[in-house]
Amino acid sequence: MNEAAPRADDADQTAFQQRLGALNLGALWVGRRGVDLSQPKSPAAPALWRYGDIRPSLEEAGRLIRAEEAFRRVLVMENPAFPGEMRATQTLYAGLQLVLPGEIAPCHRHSQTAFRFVLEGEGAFTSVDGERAWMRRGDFIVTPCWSWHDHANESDGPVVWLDVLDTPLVGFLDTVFRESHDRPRQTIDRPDGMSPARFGAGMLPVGYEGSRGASPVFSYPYGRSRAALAALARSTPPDACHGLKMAYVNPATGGPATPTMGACLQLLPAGFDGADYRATDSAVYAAVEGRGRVRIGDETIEWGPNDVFVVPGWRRHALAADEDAVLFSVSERPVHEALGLWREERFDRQG
Ligand code: GTQ
Repeated sequence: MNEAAPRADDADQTAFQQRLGALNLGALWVGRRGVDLSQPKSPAAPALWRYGDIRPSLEEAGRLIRAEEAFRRVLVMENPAFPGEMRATQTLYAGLQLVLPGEIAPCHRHSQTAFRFVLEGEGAFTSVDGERAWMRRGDFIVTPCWSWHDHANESDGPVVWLDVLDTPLVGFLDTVFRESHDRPRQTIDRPDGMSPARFGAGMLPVGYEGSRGASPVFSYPYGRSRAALAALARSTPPDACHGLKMAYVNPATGGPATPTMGACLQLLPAGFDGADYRATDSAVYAAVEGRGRVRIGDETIEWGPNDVFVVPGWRRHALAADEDAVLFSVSERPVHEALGLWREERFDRQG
């Protein structure tokens, strides 16, 4: 063995790094100095958007611009740690979309997957690849990657929903494609309710082959989801961390609603005081019923109906509610799972 070379002094190190820089190289031992790589530390911040605070701005947007002009009239929820970046977490985009009576949000398609969760109004619909899904409060609607979609409001009141898209993730992968339809509204060639009837009865057409892994049931009405939660609550004790939590599934796979994003609905029974929990995926939550709170680190966020909050990935947090409360949530967990990266940690009090 040769004797170890004497260590270069600081000036030599600096000069070396400069020469490396000119070669488009970096020194790994320098970049990592002082960085704790033992576990994730998301730069995203916990955040809350109160519906009551946003609603007036949404009304103002309604007066300022028409949906057709705006293409999508959306107020985007920006994580306070990423101002101007149009993302609620590292991976997820979230926004509130308003469609006024008689308006149309014109037809297009893109490689981002979109989830919608209806917060207010009824009598609007989203058309997805030739079939309409009518919207009522609490309904969860999926617009899979590359599916044609347009929205219309045929009621006499405003309709507002939460959009959650995988836009930051798809952007990071440099896989953004987008196309406008040649007409504002696509042709409807299937009767209303066809997809839920064909795919939502615990049966599939023999030989069915899914497209791009997304659920063929693109509309999950609140009445059915809420009834499932209530039935679970009658038959099962609440989980120490999650209360009673159910995932919306793709009936063709039993897996998440789409390959990039999954959604859940959960009931926190009155008096629920959840144990601490963390998982690698980040989540956007919308409160549907009741009031409660989430403690994230040493911050406590109080939420009520239609409020939206985010929990960054791998951040220890706990949910609680004094009255029965229902939360809708979206995360990029399917991506973590597909890549073998997903982890969770529970801090149950009784171990
Ligand atoms: O409704 O298609 O919030 O394309 C952002 C991008 C909604 C939509 C958003 C979109 C849409």
